[in-house]
Amino acid sequence: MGGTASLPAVPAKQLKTLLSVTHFSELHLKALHAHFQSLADSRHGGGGATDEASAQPHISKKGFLRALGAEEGSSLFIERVFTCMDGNRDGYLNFLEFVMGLDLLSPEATAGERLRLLFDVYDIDGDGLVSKTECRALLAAAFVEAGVTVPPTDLQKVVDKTFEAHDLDHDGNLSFAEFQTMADKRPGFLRPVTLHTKQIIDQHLAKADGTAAGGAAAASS
Ligand SMILES: [Ca+2]
Ligand SMILES: [Ca+2]
Ligand SMILES: [Ca+2]
Repeated sequence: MGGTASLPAVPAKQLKTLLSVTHFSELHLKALHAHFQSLADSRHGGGGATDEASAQPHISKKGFLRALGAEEGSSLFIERVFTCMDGNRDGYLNFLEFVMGLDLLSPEATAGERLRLLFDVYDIDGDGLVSKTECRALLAAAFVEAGVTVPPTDLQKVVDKTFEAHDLDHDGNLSFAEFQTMADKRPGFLRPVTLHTKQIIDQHLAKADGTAAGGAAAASS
């Protein structure tokens, strides 16, 4: 019953690229596109820019945080994920950046891919190393998100212990290799980097299905 009409079309060229570089199927990409459209804001920075590129839908950091149930300034982790997803660093996610990012956050991403993303999230200044300060900032954010209160002195102890155990060359930083060794010894370390992309996709597929099938009890009872 060819009814994909209810979903906005993904530009053919983007679809082709994304099919080859992500783990998503065409159906998944269409559902993600619908989700993207629902989060997107076509006003680019509110500066009234009207050129073609600016008119493309984009997700602002605020919109991204809102979609994940966070507020600006409340989640360093989510803000860092946003920054790592924002490939061209313009402060917005276009559809390509959005999908490539979600791909790395999906359960289908390999452990290596997720580890790379997590390392980039931790490496706030982007110098290719995770310093104690960066580690402490992200751990603090992780505890806050988990609803756990950890006094600063205890937090420092956790950081010091982590570095004692994993800063193998004692340069005061974790290199990617050292970071990897740490993750290998701590199963579950990558858990925070998995988003329920499948849930997002399923929601949109269900919605699309409901509209296409013309009825199907769908909506909230
Ligand atoms: Ca961007
Ligand atoms: Ca760094
Ligand atoms: Ca080191």
